Amino acid sequence: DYYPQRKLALVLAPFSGGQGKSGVEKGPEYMLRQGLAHEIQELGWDVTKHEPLKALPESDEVQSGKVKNANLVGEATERIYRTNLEALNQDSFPLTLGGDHSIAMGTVSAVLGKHPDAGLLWIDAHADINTLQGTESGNLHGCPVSFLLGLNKEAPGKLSWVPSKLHPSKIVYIGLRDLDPPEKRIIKELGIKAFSMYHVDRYGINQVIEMALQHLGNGPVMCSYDVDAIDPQYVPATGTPVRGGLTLREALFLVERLAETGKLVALDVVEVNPQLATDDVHVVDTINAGCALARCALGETLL
Ligand code: 4U7
Ligand code: MN
Ligand code: MN
Ligand code: MN
Repeated sequence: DYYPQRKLALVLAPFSGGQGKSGVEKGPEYMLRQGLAHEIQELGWDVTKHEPLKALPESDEVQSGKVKNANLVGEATERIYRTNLEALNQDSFPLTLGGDHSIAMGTVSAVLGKHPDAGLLWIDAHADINTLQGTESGNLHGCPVSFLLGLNKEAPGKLSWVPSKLHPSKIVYIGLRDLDPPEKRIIKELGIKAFSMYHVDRYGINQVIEMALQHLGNGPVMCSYDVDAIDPQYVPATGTPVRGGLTLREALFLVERLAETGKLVALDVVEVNPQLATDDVHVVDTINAGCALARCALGETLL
């Protein structure tokens, strides 16, 4: 048990600069309004709230190929990194609420700063491993893994802070179903362990998570959870929905199993975008799913 004192740092990351749709910065506010902080307290955690992105300065953007908002993403992710590393150093579990997935450059770097042997579970419809050269969209929420692995020789502007501490053998994907061709090539070349929806169907979610955990070994585990891993019938309010995803039970089962291992050291819940819902039920479903992921990862459903 990494957190015998049950201290939790709730890190709000209302950030949208890693992609082009507004509304994803409202994710944390909606999850808090639903009572998430209180629910976590009821699970026995001592919760402190952190807002590293308060008063983020106007950024003066660098032009670097296709990639957008490199300075803004660099500034935001470095702040998140500092906040999360400090939380980890004080024996708190960082639960980071996004915001778009570019913020994982900060959250994962913090975990690797504290636990160099940590494994990373990346649960997502997408691999988010596009390089500066490979990205078609120029959206940095599709690139965090390439930065964490050090695949970009020269990071533009303020993105240069990101340390490349992640080894390709220490990341496992679950839920993939929408990869760009260069992403597939990188995953193959680096031999990265990846369970797509095909593998979920073939082996079942239980066997998939066991194989993922076995691959990562015995050290601590961080989970970066993009809610678009879940099928849009359960989680419609997200920026890049892809049909054919995890059921809500499969999605929750993954984090329930992580809670059971006692090895989970940090969690991100990202890409909740309440503004993209076409009706109120969609907002409620998406926010409820995001909050349930956090609670289940913290042991709510364990007996
Ligand atoms: B998310 C994409 F092209 N691969 O790079 C890209 F399909 O954090 C999508 O997983 C990235 O939601 C999705 O823009 C990023 C696209
Ligand atoms: Mn995604
Ligand atoms: Mn993602
Ligand atoms: Mn998305």
